[in-house]
Amino acid sequence: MSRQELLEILRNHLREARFQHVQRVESTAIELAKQNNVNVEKASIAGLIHDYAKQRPDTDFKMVIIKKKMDPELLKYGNAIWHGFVGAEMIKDELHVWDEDILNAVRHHTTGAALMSPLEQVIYMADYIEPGRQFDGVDKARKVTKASLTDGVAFQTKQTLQYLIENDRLVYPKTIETYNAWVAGHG
Ligand code: DGI
Ligand code: FE
Ligand code: FE
Ligand code: FE
Repeated sequence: MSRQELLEILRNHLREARFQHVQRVESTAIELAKQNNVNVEKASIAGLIHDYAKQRPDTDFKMVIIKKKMDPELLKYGNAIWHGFVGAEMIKDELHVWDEDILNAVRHHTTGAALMSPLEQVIYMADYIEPGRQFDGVDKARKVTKASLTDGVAFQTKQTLQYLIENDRLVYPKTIETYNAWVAGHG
């Protein structure tokens, strides 16, 4: 499938603001890929499709979780967690993307993971710092990430866990694993 065909599919799947977001994530991901010796073509595709499932109804996600016998614990969470982990399954089935590095970048773009490939790190960070993002600390996040991709991952991971705790939100275990691997001191 060409980039143009993929853009048309995404335009039909996503609201305008979300469609613009994924294109900004693509640009940012390409930039980070070039700086970090990551495959630019994969960064482009992963950036564009990372939120492919974001606007699907909850019932679609629940159906896929059950049908594909995914971890039943997933059912306790919501769209924030599903659109990555379950979204990757929808991307396989509907867009026929089979590259596991790209699929893992989609799976882990919200929670991160203890082990992330350079491509996964690029998408995790591009989603966080794309030029449309506005939150306290985003300029710091951009600066840290430009200096070191892995420092950026650690920065986002700590900020996100702090935000979830401040807001009494349910923390997905993978988010804790990411924190332990990327932020917590060893020993
Ligand atoms: O889809 P986007 O809005 O572009 O960005 P995203 O997929 O990175 O989602 C970010 C949101 O997900 C942010 O509001 C924090 C939330 N999130 C991240 N980790 C967890 C989480 N929400 C819950 N409940 N639990 C988590 O572990
Ligand atoms: Fe997302
Ligand atoms: Fe994100
Ligand atoms: Fe996103």
